[in-house]
Amino acid sequence: MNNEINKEDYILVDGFKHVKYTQEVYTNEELINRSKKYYNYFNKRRSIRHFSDKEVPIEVIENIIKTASTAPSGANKQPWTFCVIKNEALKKKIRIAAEEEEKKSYEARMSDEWLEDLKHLGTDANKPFLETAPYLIAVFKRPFEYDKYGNKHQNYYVNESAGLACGFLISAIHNAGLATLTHTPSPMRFLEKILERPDNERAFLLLPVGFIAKKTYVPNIGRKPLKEVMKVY
Ligand code: IYR
Repeated sequence: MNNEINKEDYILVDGFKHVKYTQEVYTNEELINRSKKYYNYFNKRRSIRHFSDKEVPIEVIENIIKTASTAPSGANKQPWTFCVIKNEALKKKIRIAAEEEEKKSYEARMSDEWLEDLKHLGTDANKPFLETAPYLIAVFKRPFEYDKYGNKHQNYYVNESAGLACGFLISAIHNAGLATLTHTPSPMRFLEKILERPDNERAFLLLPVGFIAKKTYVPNIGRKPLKEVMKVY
């Protein structure tokens, strides 16, 4: 995981190489413009439940996963795996298993308050988007790693790290011009079985990825105002 470097471009800290890092310095005006533009674009992002089946080049998926994998992580352990499902039969299998769990959740596991809180989103146990979208990305967190002798080594801040990587993933998807949904059928262990993941991986998030459907509607909801989410001290 280390990069090749020239002798001049590093210092030694406790015997470890630290490489030179530079970043462009913008004027205040540029900072304001760049941050505003970024906000305006990302404020357009919505969770989407209606996908087109239009194909998307796998290279786009590779790029967004490379972006997700740039997220910070505890001790740089990068405790995540992104499984990309494009096979129709597998997508169907995942849809069936997800809907089975969702049905139990909607019918018995979720509280009345929870169901009430979801009413305005118009969700139910049917998840056709799991088959329509050209790709599903199943994100797995890795609580520990095995070394070559089969010994276990823990990872750190695994939920935070996987959550950050998913945030990066979602922004990369939006930035590419595609859409997604943070889908969390619960429990999600069926994904580990269907995808035959190793026993150091736990299903974390399932995201359909693709173009939005021709006619897409989203709930009429907005963001909290800045004064509610930002406190300056
Ligand atoms: N997982 C279910 C229910 C659900 C739960 C929350 I919290 C949401 O914000 C949306 C849906 C489903 O996907 O339908």
